[in-house]
Amino acid sequence: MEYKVSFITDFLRNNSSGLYIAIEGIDGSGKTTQAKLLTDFFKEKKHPVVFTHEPTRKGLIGKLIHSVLQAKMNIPSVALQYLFCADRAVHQEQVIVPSLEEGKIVVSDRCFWSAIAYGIADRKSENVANTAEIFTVAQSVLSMYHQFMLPDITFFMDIPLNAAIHRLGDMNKGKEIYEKSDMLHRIKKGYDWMLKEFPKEFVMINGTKSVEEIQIEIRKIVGEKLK
Ligand code: DGP
Repeated sequence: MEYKVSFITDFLRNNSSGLYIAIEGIDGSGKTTQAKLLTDFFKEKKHPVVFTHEPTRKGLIGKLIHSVLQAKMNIPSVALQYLFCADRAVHQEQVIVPSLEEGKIVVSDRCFWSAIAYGIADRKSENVANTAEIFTVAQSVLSMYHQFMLPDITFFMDIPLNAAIHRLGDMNKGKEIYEKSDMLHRIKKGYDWMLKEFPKEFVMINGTKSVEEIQIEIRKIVGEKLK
């Protein structure tokens, strides 16, 4: 028997004096490099800044997630989604919100948007391109993130799949469960759907440009926001 359930997800906006910046993208898109460079920039300027990362990989929940990502432990994907959400809830309450309230800049390598893209990819059905199915998965993931805070700016590192796969190979990565070519194809589809549905929430960055060029672009956009 099927039941139709619909709901509205409410996100919180940051009303404090701090600035919440997130960088999103598929594995190998260069987000960590850019997030760290942006953090260094603010440190040099002596502007209070916190670099952080989701999943946290810290504490009991973070460590559990890490074990699953490294395929040392296998749990159903829905259970993994709840772990990610629990990790983010603690992270938001203990790191993000207090830092923003202290007027700091928070630079986060990923935020809850990853949950939608990776949640869609986790759906084992071959039908991952089916819009109705994607919508159902996205809704169920979004329902978990009700009342979470949206970043003030979310940069999306846009790079072709082949470039990401190539980079992961160069970095000698590809050991985690999502860093496999077939998975990355599905994750990309998840992000594509999300970018189409929530276009106002993302600042698109051409991730094929040089590290320096991208960083200049990101700093310029953040600088405008800080004015
Ligand atoms: P990173 O340290 O940026 O490589 O992120 C860890 C991995 O976890 C990466 O492959 C993306 C994935 N990930 C991040 N957030 C979520 C989530 O909420 N759900 C799922 N299923 N995967 C996620």
